Amino acid sequence: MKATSLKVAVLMGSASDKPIMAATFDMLNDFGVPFVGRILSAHRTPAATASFVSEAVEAGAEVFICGAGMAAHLAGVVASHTAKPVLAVPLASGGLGGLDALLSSVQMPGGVPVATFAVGKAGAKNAALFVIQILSGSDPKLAAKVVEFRRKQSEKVLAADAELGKELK
Ligand code: RP5
Repeated sequence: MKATSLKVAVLMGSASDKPIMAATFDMLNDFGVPFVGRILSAHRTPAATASFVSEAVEAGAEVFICGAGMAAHLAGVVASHTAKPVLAVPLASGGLGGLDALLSSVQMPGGVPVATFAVGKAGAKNAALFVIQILSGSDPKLAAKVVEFRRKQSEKVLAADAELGKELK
């Protein structure tokens, strides 16, 4: 792992999580925030997960984003190995629509915080955006990109609204 400019470490519990966690990668790429992405499981690769956390911190990771489904312990386990902030993205991969992963992620015991986002794609997107917004506090260029992102986002909704107005005339 390069120790040069790594800011964010993104983990997911399984290759089956990739289609949703791609939203995290896309967002970090769009804002030019350096990250590393790994598939590591709290249950299936516990030792590799623990080793990765130390390696990532040594390489400069300031924050971890963890996407996992079912009994989603990845974020909690990562948080148990580091004092860096850990964000959880619960994923709907079992038969319970993601409620299992949401509760597993959010119900951390006091003293080992995990900030938990929405289930699925919105959470994957927002976890990255949240990190970007925090980093933008000490990076004016990144802050300007966030303002521009919000402007374009609003513009898109207003354009859709105008379109609907025409359709309903
Ligand atoms: C979790 O179990 C993973 O994060 C994934 O969401 C879920 C199912 O994994 P697979 O059986 O598809 O590998 O640990």
